[in-house]
Amino acid sequence: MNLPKEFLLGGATAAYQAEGATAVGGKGKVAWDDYLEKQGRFKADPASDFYNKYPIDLKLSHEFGVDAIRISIAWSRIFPNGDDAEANPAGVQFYHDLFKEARAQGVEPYVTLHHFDTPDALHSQGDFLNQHTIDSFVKYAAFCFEEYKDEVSYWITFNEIWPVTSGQYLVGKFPPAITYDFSKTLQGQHNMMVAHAKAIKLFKDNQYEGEIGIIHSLETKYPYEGKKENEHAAFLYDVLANKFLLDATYKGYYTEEVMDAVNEILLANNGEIHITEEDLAHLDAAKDLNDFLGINYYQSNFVKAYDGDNDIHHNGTGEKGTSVFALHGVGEQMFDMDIPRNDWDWLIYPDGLRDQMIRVAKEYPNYKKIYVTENGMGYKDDFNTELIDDTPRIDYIRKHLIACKEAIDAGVNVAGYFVWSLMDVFSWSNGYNKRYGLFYVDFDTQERYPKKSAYWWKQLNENRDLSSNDIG
Ligand code: BGP
Repeated sequence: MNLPKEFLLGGATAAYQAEGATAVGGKGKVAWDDYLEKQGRFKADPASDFYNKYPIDLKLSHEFGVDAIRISIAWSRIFPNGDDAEANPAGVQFYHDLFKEARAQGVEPYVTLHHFDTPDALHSQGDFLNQHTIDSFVKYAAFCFEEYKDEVSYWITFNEIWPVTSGQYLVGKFPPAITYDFSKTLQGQHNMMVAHAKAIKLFKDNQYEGEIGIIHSLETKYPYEGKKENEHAAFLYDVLANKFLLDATYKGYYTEEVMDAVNEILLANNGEIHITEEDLAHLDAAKDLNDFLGINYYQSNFVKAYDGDNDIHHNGTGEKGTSVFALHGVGEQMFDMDIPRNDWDWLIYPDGLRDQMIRVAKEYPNYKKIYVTENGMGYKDDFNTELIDDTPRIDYIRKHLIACKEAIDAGVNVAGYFVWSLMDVFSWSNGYNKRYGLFYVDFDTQERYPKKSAYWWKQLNENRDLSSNDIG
């Protein structure tokens, strides 16, 4: 099986996970700074020192057939307090330099405005639960569209709204570490979608050249053991994590079916949500303006009906078999199927990616194009200076690319794939032993080493052949 020639092959990064330099060049604080320090397990400095090493990473991208790079702008480098009257010149310049270097290396930048890193000054006031953050985000977006209009052709408003709000308010693995608050989780999702809608409308109203979209993390939800009694649980969980956001993105309102499910979940958990007519008008005005949808996909879930107490254990150590994820009145994730999983209990299920893309195309026919904006394998790589053999990662990437090809063959417009991650980066709740990169980063020396997957990727970009994990 071969990938189409024009299918884009890119690598993904995110500011806070790659840059380091968290207090350099006038950068404002993000909530993660204090949160991680308090936790004391690991910190995001120097991460992969991308702040200084980006010319090397872009050169490697060029040499190894990575034609595009996802980069996020750290909002607090531009506006240290999120809503400052003046932008911070050092932060603004840093991204000019970075985008110019990407262009010089022939690597197309796909730029995300928000990747989990709201400035602390706004985050501490309720993040997107506070309307002021929505307004500040739109101002920050407007600034970036104008400032970088000659350097950036592909924009993404948000990276993964569901993981943000569930991480913050349900699982509690992201600051402010609140657990089992369904009201905040759903309200946060809705409010971020309003912010997305306003930003995308502004981009189109000002007739900027280029394309703009949003990234959702879409894990496919299947009923456990294919059983009828678990179908409703899978549906509820799908609404909570996927369909609520997809409706907001492409329908501009929430269908009755989705609101019934949301209300069922909220009723079971004593929660509430406020959606105004004005909000819906913003969603409606933006529903046909998305040039593309980014799908981040790592795993699918098999869901069983669950009425017990909310119970989540996040496996952030890579100790296989320790994950628990059970939501009262929604469902419980099951792990005892005959499906391989990585050390963090993420099920390796490429069919779920294909099914998800086909589902989006079917249920949201006004979608224009899909990129897989993240996919990759968390793995504890063994370092050596000869060749780091990460064949399980190659196998993972190859099988998910086959899923892309199957979706294309089924008629879905899938335009490209970004591997997470370009080089090894810091992982929010797992630190540094969960590596994803095509390039190994020795975090002590900041040296980069191409892994076997990097050589395989280069070969793939040349011959487009998905038939084997071997390098020739
Ligand atoms: C996505 C995020 C990325 C990245 C990735 C891997 O949710 O967009 O920033 O972290 O997941 O997740 P993790 O680092 O938890 O393994």
